[in-house]
Amino acid sequence: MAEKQLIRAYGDRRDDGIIQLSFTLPVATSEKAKEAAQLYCRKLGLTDVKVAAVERAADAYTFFVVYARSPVIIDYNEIDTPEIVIKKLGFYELNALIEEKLARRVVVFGACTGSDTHTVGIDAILNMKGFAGDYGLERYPWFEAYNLGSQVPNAELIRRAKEKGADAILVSQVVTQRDVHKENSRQFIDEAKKAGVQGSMTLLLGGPRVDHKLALELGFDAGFGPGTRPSDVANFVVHQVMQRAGKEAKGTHFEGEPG
Ligand code: B12
Repeated sequence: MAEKQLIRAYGDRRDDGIIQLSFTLPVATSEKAKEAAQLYCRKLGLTDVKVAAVERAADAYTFFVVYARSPVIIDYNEIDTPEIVIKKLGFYELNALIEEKLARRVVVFGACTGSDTHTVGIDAILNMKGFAGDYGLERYPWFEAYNLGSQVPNAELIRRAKEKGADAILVSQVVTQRDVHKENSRQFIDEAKKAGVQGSMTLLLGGPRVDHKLALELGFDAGFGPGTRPSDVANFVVHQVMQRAGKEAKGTHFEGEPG
């Protein structure tokens, strides 16, 4: 049995339990609203509640930022999460690998699907300029990347990807209200099954509230969350394609990959 690693939030001093949280209450901005925010936090079990910011969000909505102390302590060693850890190659190395091993361009299709209008995340992964100094997949000479934009019906994305014999489909989901991202992702997987592409194409889900575990549960091959770099996705897709093409042993484990 692994030794416990007990951790608490760290604000000013180690283990002080101080956290910052933001939320919106459906009431007009007022002193009473501020009091309501404090009460709400106390009911969450927080103490030393300090409301740092109060802003009107709309006519009858107020947005708060609060600092407070949480009594929660967790054992870090109890957590068991699958992670995508692959042997990461740089831009030039990865292009060279595709050229040498596959000798054809890797085709990917991406979109923000369903009713979601947020394009910035999928653009960060696919567009030339990329994200955080990391080139997007359009920039890779050995990738052929199609970005269909936002509010694309799942069936349409799958149809277009299938027409081009794509290697991977990238689905972005940003809005999570009432778990719409899960509902839409399930619908995507249903469509993928109907179209017969699940298992033959790499299906990736990404977004600020997406993690690998959730994506696997929903039926995707991998999930990518906040801070994902295009090169993380490029590496993952290339290894998947190589394994499907029999150029790399199936289930090859990469440096640091969880067993
Ligand atoms: C910009 C923005 C908008 C713009 C979008 C413009 C555009 N062209 O995209 C506009 C103004 C249109 C907009 C509209 C709305 N928005 Co908005 N928006 C934002 C905002 C400020 C930034 C989002 C963003 O661009 N992030 C930057 C990108 C780079 O980050 P990312 O998406 O996480 O992407 C990274 C990773 O997640 C990952 N990734 C993402 N997708 C994928 C896909 C794959 C396959 C992979 C591998 C990786 C990957 O890689 C990216 C790079 O690392 C956020 C608040 C915030 N600060 O995050 C709210 C936010 C996302 N919006 C929100 C809401 C509610 C809305 C609206 C519903 C508001 C309304 N009532 O009308 C509408 C949406 C309507 C709709 N039908 O979708 C909420 C969502 C709340 C929730 N949890 O559901 C947020 C969080 C704001 C808030 N705090 O309330 N929005």
